[in-house]
Amino acid sequence: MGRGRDMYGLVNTAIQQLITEKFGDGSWETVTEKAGIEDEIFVSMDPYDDSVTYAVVGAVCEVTGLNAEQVLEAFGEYWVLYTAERGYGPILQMAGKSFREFLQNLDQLHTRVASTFPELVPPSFELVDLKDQKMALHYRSTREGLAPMVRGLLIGLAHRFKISISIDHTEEKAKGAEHDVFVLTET
Ligand code: 1MF
Repeated sequence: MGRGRDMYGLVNTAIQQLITEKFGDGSWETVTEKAGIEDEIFVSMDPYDDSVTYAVVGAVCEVTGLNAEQVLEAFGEYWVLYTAERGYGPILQMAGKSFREFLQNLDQLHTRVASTFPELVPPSFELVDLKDQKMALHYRSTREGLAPMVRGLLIGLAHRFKISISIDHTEEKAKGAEHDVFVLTET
């Protein structure tokens, strides 16, 4: 593990808060122990190797009995709330006042974050209108296996904008597709 790519500690502190809220303080200590992490405190503005985050997700699976897809989806949903409470509310607000507008502006949001925090390795999201009010969201990332988190992010965003959506994961990189595509329908 560890191809040298880093993620900001904010990602790990978000997982920590989610686990602590749902399973209690002691559960986080167990997670860091199982993940083989010496320091159980993450600093949100420090970069950490991606392998640390993947190890934490694996340990959360062991502790909760959930599978990686379920953990990543729950985490994606939580990320939308967590970042709104952790000083990124204004940036989220700037990204759009509707679900659709937000998705269209996600790359711009990441460019804005990266202008202050240049070690950000952002994914890219491209929104394409389809017929019958459907939209295709093309997700391209240098990271592997995070598509379930994107599904959770979409669920969290739908909550944020008080709409209800259905999500159809039509192309999966994990199954050989060039990148992931989610077809979204407001229901
Ligand atoms: O490289 C990174 O560290 C990184 C971290 C988080 C890259 C992207 C993201 C956010 N993204 C994670 C899942 C995709 C990962 C991948 O495929 O590479 C979620 C994107 C997203 C999708 C839908 C709705 C909202 C979303 O995110 C909003 C957002 C994105 C980034 C930040 C906050 C909100 C952010 C802010 C500061 C960061 C890092 C990320 O770093 C800090 C933190 C504290 C102090 C200094 C820097």
